[in-house]
Amino acid sequence: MIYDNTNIFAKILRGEIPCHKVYEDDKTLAFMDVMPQAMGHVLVIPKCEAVELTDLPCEYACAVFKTAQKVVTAQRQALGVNGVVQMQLNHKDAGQSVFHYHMHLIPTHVHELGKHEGGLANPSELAQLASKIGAVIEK
Ligand code: DGP
Repeated sequence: MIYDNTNIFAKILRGEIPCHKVYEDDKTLAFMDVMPQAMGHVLVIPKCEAVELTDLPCEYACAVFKTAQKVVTAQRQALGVNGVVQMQLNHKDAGQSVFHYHMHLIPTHVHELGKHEGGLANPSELAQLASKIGAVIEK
């Protein structure tokens, strides 16, 4: 699939629309999912044009996983949870709806996972969670 740079995460990366940022470095951005499947649901995206896993250059895959490790550690510390579901959808046939690679990090048990894109969260709760997780993340 050809990358379309009008997708919502490309707009977030360009600063054209806001997000509740948790962490950022030169290759990745981590921010709160606005339709969380559990409290503290974070997305990690690479700062490169990749629709899904098969498009992701290895250096960015490595950077995404490094950021994901920091996010999971911070989610555990900030939210007092152990279990974090890591999920990533490839293609609309798998349910992918935003066509910029993103890894979901969802603090829950797989049997408790909320509905995918089930509804919008309260923005002030997202802001609080972003600062709580961001405050303890390894820089
Ligand atoms: P997927 O189905 O894997 O492509 O998941 C897309 C996720 O992105 C879904 O959990 C909802 C979330 N999402 C959609 N639009 C926005 C947005 O504008 N901002 C943020 N932070 N998340 C979004």
